[in-house]
Amino acid sequence: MSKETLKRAFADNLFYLQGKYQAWATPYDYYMALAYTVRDRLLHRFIKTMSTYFEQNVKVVCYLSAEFLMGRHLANNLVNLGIYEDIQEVVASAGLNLDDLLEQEHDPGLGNGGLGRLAACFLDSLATLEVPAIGYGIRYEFGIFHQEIRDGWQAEIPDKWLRFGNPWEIPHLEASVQVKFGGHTETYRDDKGRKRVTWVAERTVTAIPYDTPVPGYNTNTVNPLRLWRAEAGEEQDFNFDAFNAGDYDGAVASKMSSETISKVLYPNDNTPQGRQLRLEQQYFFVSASLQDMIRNHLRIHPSLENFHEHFAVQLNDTHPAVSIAELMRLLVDEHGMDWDKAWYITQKTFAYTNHTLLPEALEKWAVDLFGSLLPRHLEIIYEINFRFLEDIKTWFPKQPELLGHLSIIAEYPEKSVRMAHLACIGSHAINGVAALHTQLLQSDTLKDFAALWPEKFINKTNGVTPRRWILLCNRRLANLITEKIGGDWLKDLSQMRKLEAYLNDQEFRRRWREIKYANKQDLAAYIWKHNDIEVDPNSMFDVQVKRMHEYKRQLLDVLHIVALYNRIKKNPNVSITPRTFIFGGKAAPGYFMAKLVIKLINSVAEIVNKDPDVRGRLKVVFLANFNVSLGEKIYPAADLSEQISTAGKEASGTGNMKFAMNGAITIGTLDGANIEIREEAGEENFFLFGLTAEEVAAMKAKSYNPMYYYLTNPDLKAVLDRISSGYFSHGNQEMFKPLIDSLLYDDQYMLLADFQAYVDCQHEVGKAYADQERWTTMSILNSTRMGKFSSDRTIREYVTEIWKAKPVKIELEE
Ligand code: DL6
Repeated sequence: MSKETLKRAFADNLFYLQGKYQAWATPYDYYMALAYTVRDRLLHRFIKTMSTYFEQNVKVVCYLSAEFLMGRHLANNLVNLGIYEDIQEVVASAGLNLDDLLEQEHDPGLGNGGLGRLAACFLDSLATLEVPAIGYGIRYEFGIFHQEIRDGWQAEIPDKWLRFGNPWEIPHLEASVQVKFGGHTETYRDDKGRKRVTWVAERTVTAIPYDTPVPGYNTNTVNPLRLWRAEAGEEQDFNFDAFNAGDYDGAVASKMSSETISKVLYPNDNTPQGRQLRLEQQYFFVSASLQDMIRNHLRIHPSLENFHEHFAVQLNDTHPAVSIAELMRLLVDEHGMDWDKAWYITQKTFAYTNHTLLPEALEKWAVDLFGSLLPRHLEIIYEINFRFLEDIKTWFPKQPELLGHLSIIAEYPEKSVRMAHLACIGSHAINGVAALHTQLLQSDTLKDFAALWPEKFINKTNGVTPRRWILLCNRRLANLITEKIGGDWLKDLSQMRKLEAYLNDQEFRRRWREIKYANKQDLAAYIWKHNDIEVDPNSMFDVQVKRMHEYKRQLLDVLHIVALYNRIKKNPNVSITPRTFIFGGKAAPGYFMAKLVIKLINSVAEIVNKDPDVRGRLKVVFLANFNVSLGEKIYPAADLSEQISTAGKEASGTGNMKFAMNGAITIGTLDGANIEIREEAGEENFFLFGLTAEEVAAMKAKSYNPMYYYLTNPDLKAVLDRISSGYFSHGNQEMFKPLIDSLLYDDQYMLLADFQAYVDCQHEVGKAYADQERWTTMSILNSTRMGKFSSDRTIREYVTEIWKAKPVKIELEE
């Protein structure tokens, strides 16, 4: 790890791995040489970590997730290994700039948004807390699409993230496993005369693991993220008969179809797609991961009877829930275990995290599709369901309606497998991701299960890693914090409270403001470069970045912009706190309304930004391709964090935490983790508006009439009329009609009901920003009081209350 050795390794890697002299090397060559230099330093720890787990026969947490949104690796690894500054010098001595090299790394987009990024934060915390853990998922060849904005519309470009190689992964062909699909089942009697079932599959796919080392911060622990790639089984590799008959497509058709399984991430967030390929993906990674665990277990233990004592498996939403049936199949069919024992082990092994309350986002699979792809699993699910419903009949003989409510199989509108029900029945713990969310799961979405097993339900409010989300992305702020209170806050974020001793220190306050200003200047330069829009870092940076979804209400933000614009048009001299509205986020490609909101934002930007009456007081910017690395530029530069979802709809949110940690103040509803952020920051340091979840439900129950607000609120009417008039669409009155109509005639997410409260609250925000002393105090306190939202706290809770795993020290010999 000495600077000299690092320098030498960097030069050697450029020559031996990239095959370049300095004179010919591109920035990407340098990035690769540096990445290999760092990876080599991780490997020693990685191998030692694995062998320690094996030798000490520890309990391992397996985090099963269809998505891991890791973000770029290089900077994170430098930070966690504690060699960032040294590498900066090494790179500088070669006449290069580290930031330029870091920008070369492709941001691997193997996730959609919050759920995948949470998984990545959890892996960072698990390694930092020295907990033995493996992340299991899919190595998608194409991650989430790259978003471009063309004529204001979203365009989707395939994300070929592996094209130039991936220095962070290590393939392990020798550890491949076979995953079966299709076919039928047969029964037979085993040597003890017991009835057994065997699955005669139609095809087999090979799952090949690729390991990415995940280092903890300031520890020797390096845990694996194991992602599976699908390869055709040998029998499908090449069809010689088809080839000889001149059918060249047919010769590789089966191979192509098997390998499609790990080709592409479904670009949906909170809207599952009931496609066969999606179920294939889910089963593929789940089966491979469980087989991997069983293989490892049997290396040390004579049987699987204590499997649950050595593996805690967390289901990240229902995407991996088929693993409940798969573990039963592996234990009963493949390892000859009795059903009851297998069921005991299964329930003790799994725990389930729910990440959404939106009814349309709860996964269901048509029984026919499920049965044709996984015939044995469907039988197992029926058996689980039968036994479970028999119990229910015995326990609640007078409540026959419970059977329909609780059954894994839904009968209407089509016969389907309810994955959340399977997950609840097969797990020993069920958690929501913020206090309100868990409450609503218990009182609404999963209420029958909560009544049945109250002890299974437990809240685990989300968190984010302060290593990436402060230290790495906001080095200016991190340096100031460490200068004042030392570096322990990086492992114990509650220590940030100590900074409050400087709250009234003028010098500290000045530096706080200077840091925010410098971050805003950097973002302004990015906006200038990418959007050709000049923004003033003295204006308030009012930011909403997240996936585009109607429940998140980006449209409400736009209505506010138009309301301000209307005020200016009515009286060009009106006093308005200058604001730069910054948006970013991807819409699912098939989600028309979300894409139309992107178009509206860009259309409003086009008019407002160039209107001389506005005199630069309002600027609107849509930043294309919001992803982890763009987030790293945005969060530190934000003044105002928009968290304005309809109360009761956002499970938690994690962007809200990243903003607040970096000193942005939230304007938000009482939704998801906003409630806890407000509790921690203090009411006076949070801009609250809008209906509560209870009020939303009550209003819906009474039949909500959005037209009433339009007819009785002249400002709102003027806003909607201006959009309808074609003012932002070159006279085209049709373009935004679907948005306006949905507001006036349906307004599922109650934007109109919350409009005035939002505008009034924004007025207060404007006044507060104009008072820079007040704003500075609020900003400091938001940042210092976010200790609760470190993912270290969340992971500690999972470890002690759900997984019952123990940290293990990794000792490196000198
Ligand atoms: O728990 C992580 C994240 C929450 O912060 C968001 O509030 C929630 O919307 C998101 N849920 C999903 C569920 N989607 N699917 N599939 O992404 O989880």
